[in-house]
Amino acid sequence: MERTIAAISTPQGNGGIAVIRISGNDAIKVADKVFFGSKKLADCDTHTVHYGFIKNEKGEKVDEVLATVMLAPKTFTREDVVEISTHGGSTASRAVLDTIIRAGAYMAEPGEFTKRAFLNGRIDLSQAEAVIDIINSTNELAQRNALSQLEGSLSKEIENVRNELVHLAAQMQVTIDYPDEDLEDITTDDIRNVAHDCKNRVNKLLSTADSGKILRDGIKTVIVGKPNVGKSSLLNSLAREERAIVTDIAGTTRDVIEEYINLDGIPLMLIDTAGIRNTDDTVEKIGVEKSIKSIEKADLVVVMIDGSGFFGDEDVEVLHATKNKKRIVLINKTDLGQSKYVEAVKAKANGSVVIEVSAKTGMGLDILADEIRKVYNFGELAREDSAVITNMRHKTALIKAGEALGRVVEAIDMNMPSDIASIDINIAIDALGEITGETVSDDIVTAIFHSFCVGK
Ligand SMILES: Nc1nc2c(ncn2[C@@H]2O[C@H](COP(=O)(O)OP(=O)(O)OP(=O)(O)O)[C@@H](O)[C@H]2O)c(=O)[nH]1
Ligand SMILES: [Mg+2]
Repeated sequence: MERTIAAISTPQGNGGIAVIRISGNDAIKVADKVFFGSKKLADCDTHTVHYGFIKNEKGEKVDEVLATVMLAPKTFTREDVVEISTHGGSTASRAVLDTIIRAGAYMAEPGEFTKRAFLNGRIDLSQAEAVIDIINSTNELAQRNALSQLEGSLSKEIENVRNELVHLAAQMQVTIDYPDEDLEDITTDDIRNVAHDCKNRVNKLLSTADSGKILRDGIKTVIVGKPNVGKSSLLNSLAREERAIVTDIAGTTRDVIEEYINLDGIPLMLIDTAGIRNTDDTVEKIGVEKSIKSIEKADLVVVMIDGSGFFGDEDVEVLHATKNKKRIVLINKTDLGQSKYVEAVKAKANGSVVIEVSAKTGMGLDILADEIRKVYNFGELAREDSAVITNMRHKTALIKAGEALGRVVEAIDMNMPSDIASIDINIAIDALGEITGETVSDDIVTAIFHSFCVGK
């Protein structure tokens, strides 16, 4: 942990500026070897910015920069940090980084800055994971959730439950170790109550995991229907750009087109597919097969029917192929007049919601958003303070904790000796500790931080 590390913390490519971060005991010393301003950085106050030049060993100017001095402990890593803003583009920042490395800093590993923040106790593991979720977030809702996790919404709830169990385990230990002492005994009822309550709280967190996955990846929504009904038009209309080719020729879309969109705050991974029909065209045929496959993988299927055209066997086939999926049926092109087939479609839709829309004018698309919101209970997700499980690792640990607590309740109900319950309580304590990082193995910590980018 003694090594002072450095890396470019801004993305590759051209931009206005690039930022190089240096962290560690020698951060100021290393920076002062290469930075030349009106005074030494060692003589500057913490959290101040200074103008100057980076110069190499030969005294040649490498770049004109701003250096920000931040002294421990109020820094990202809790170590001394210097951030150097260079000109953008990879050439200037690379040259400055090389100069800093030659002055004695080590190249940071992926995620090493965040790892130090974790190891130095500034954030726990779930908060560190929130940092990467913020970087990777594809939509505002996911970003807000990750930020709330970074601020500790999840850690707090996990810690509260874990502390209760630790306290319970300690009380039970005393009772087991000193059975003859006149200590206030903990009753099996007490143990059962605490275990039962903690199990409920764990399950409540777990119940957010499905929404959490959606928050992270978007609702995988596939638009299917026979050719020319307006599937690509719907994608374009929702994406607010000409993403897919639209023509009046049946069989326009041949491949699967994916677009991430935000529909009134609902994250959708929207998938446009080739119109489903029997065809001899080799390319279109492959497209149709892909359409059918994408139905299987979808969270939600939007079946589209041309309300201005004829509702026939091909439509019924699509309705049949999607009948076991979460589904919304759209009758499109209603700007051309009320469809004759609304009742016929409803009769074949097996109870699915049927909405009359126009991909062209946008009519009815707000109702589509409302229906999706209903199906996925998005009101809950939008609440900022609530912890939502978005991470598989956390989910697995919660399942382990919940099962162990279930066994505690069972053991008591079956009048088994309390040291059996004690084993499972400790399993639950460890599982919860895996989430915050208190009981996680070094290998897992290393693996988590290695999934970060360099410079983070
Ligand atoms: N009037 C009207 N025309 C529409 C509407 N939606 C689509 N169209 C027209 O219908 C035709 C087919 O639209 P597409 O979006 O290409 O249909 P598609 O379902 O993607 O067709 P394929 O890719 O061939 O399966 C185009 O001429 C669109 O302009 C609508 O709501 N109203
Ligand atoms: Mg199309």
